[in-house]
This record gives sequence, C-alpha cells and structure tokens, in this order.
Amino acid sequence: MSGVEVLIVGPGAMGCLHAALLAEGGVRVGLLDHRADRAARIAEQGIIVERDGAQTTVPVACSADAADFHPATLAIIVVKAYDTDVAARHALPALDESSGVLTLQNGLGNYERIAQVVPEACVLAGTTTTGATLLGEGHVREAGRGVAQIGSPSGAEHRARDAVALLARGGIDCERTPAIDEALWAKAIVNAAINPLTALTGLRNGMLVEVPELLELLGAVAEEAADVARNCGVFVREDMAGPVEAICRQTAQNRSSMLQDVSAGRRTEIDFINGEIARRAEQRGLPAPLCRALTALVRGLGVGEEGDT
Ligand code: KPL
Repeated sequence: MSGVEVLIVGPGAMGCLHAALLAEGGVRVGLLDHRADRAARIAEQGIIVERDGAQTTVPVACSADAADFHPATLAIIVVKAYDTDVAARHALPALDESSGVLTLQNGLGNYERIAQVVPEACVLAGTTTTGATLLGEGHVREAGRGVAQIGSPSGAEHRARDAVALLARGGIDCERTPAIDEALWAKAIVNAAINPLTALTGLRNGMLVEVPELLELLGAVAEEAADVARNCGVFVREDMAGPVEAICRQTAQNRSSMLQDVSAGRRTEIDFINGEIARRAEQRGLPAPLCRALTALVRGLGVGEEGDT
C-alpha cells in the first residue's frame, strides 16, 4: 500500500465505524491495529456495519505495521485514553512532517500526550457525538450519527481546516472550532456525568433522566465538573445540567462507552474523565467530591471478583 489519506488508529467501535464511513465516502483509508492476528482477520473480512437493521461489509486495509500506510495525510487516534501514548508512537512510521494527528477520544489530556510524541503544531483535537457499539472484531453497530468539532490547540488553523475538509469529503459531518478547549471540556463534562452513572447502574443513557434521584445526581456532577472547568479558565455555559440531560434523551438507547467497558470486563476511562477533573480541581484547591467518589466507585467495579469466596 502506498499511503493513505486517513489512518484510523485503533479498531474499537469508533475506529471501525469511522474507517468504514470514510471508505464508503471514497477516502483512501487504513486501519492500524496493535495486534497483527486481528489486523489480518479484519483485512480479510472487511468492516461489518449494522445500521437501521441492515448490514454492510466495507473493505478496509488493516495492518499492525504503520509503515504500510506511509505517508498518511491525517492520523485519527481513537484508542482508549489510557493507550494514547502507545498508539501515537505506534503510528509514527506512517507519518511524515506534513501529517496531522487528530485525537477524537474521550477524556482530558489526550492532545497533550500526543504532543509528547509528535510536534505540537501537527496535533489536532476533536470531539464527536457519533455513537457506536462494537459487536465483535471489525463488527460495529452505528448508534446515531453526530457532528465532530475539530480544532488546533496550538493555533495551526490551516491544519484544522484541511482535516475538516478531508473528513467532510468522506461524509463525516464536522466543523472547525477555534475554541477547542471549550469543546473538549464540554464533552468531558457530559462524559463525567453520564458515563459513570450508567456504568454503575447498568442503565442505558435515557434511563438516567427517568429516575429522579439519578437525574439530580447527573445535574450535580455536571455542575461540579463545570465549576472546575471555569476555575481552569475555560468558558462553560451556565446550567450544564440542561445539555447533559438533553444528550441523555438524544442518546436514550445508547449503552455508554463506560458501561460497554464494564460489561466487557475492560478497563474504563474513569481516570481520564472524572479522575482527571478531580485531579485538576485538587491542584486548584477546589473540592470535587462527586468526581472523586465516582472515580473510586468505578475503579472498584470488578475488583475482588477473582478469587473471592
Ligand atoms: O460519549 C459518550 C460515551 O458513551 O462515551 C456519550 C455522549 C455518553 C454517549 O453514550
């Protein structure tokens, strides 16, 4: 293979869905997996997408060797937040000095970690409200098409513009934002409220607003996280409980990514969402008792199951 326009790094739910969407949109796309055996199987079978009750198979080049995709115009990191550094280093052989690297992950601190691996001016950050569920290897269910917001934390606006144009050409609804920190924090606040409450209760997003006590807690976590953001100098609208509640309703049928992780026995991203918000609060001498408690509770899920009598 001689270069791709978009390299998707990570074959999870978001990775498979974005690779399939872009390939369907006519973009030359590659999918990078850290496991060679799985990469070979996905390359052979293609990505299976379930949407609106129908199934499509989309052929996508998949490999564990990033050099197979050199040069990539844009690499999109969609691994779990705890794998960001390793994934960025894994992608290096696909990159040259003009490549952009975009994080579309949950959590805070991802672009800072990527900027330790590639020059900061190359790093773009984004959020997306597209939902996806991984059903098996290279097999994904689309759970609602959303909009991606993309920006350059270092102010390299031309790179953000080029990335938006490339993704839009591939059929991904996206827009450039000059206020990427605000967008990242807004998404982190949404995730801080919805993800642990769904992970702890086993409920789908929509059910959180049906139980009055959970609705109250949802709003309280959102407001606590919003206060931390403001204290960090980031503009956040008043009353974040409103948009969080609206997102629960819009994504009512979703099982949040954290609930999916807990159900599958995988590590969660709690340390990069509520844990990170609590850490930033602590650095500023602010209390963030709800984020701290939720971090402890989610970390505790599953601990002690093995070997218990
Ligand atoms: O981003 C999400 C996630 O599950 O991680 C939300 C917005 C909560 C949708 O499920």
